[in-house]
Amino acid sequence: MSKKRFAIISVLLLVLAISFVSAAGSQDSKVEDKGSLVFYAGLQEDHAAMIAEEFEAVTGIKTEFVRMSSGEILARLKAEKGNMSASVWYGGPVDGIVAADQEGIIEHYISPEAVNIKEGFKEPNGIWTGIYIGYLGFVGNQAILKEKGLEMPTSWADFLKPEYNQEIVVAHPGSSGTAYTMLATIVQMMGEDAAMEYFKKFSPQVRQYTKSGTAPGRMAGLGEATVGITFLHDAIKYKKEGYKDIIISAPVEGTGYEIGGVALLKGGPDQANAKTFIDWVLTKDVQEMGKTVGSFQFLTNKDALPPEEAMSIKDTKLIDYDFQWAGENKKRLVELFSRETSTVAPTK
Ligand code: S7P
Repeated sequence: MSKKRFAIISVLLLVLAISFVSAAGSQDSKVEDKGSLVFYAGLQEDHAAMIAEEFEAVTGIKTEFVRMSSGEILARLKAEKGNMSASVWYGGPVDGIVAADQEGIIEHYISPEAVNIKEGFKEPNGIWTGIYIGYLGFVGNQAILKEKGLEMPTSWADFLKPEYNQEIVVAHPGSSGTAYTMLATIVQMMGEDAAMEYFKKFSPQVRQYTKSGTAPGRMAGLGEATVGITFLHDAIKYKKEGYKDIIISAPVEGTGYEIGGVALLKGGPDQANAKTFIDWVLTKDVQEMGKTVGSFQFLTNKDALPPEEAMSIKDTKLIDYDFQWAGENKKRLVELFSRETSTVAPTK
């Protein structure tokens, strides 16, 4: 081959290589250009992390989350109103979302996927859509109960007995969605005045108010608490993780429950990505992913199978919990509880 011909072929090959690299580069930038999403998570950290990772893998949308207790999310959203850094509230009892709606923070959104959510587990105007259902109950450490000669409590009334003095761990309703479910449950069961009388007697029995509603279960498992109040699925999770002394019960008088929900935040960035996220988390397959990280709530999608681990509590006696009322009265009832019991929500 002549030198001239060799030089021409080399130049052509170089041009080809450059256009190949730049075409690949522009394809890459197309793949990367899916935008981002930030959500505030009110459910367990491991569940939120799994969902963020899966959503990013499926859609290419860069996804981040911050895990907070419900009261913290509400406080953060109020502070960020008009300058939101997240676009979705994902998980946690919907009472908190209703309370946020009262503050004008929620963008009403009816997902096309909501048709597959069972009746009663979605707010008709799109304030929230339910993703799971959890029952409130009691958790204890059977070794410590035995050592102290105590029975596992089986009623709300039991907690007022002298033998449980300073044996109870529960979250504070000012920070925790779980504990607010407890407060709103007792008010709905007893009426407001009797409920406050109950909490005035209950509070001195409490050894520690925690920030999050999941802490009492873990503390019972570790032997740091004798008995506590929590969502039963969280106690089941910890028992399955190896805290063998965990024992659970449900109050004979009946108990409250949560609908864990998802909602669109008004004025948050990436609204289209946020809607894609909401549509996705309502699907059967995504709801069923929860159990892979030990989330054993009942599910709201009509085609989703509840986890086997939830079956032992399926006959729990539930009250007719009013989520709209509970959300609308959250601020007032938390203030009343804090005043009547002279307690404040812990910040750590
Ligand atoms: O993800 C488990 C779960 O129990 O966590 C939430 C629970 O209320 C904990 O949040 P708080 O710290 O606000 O109490 C529930 O929504 C959920 O089922």
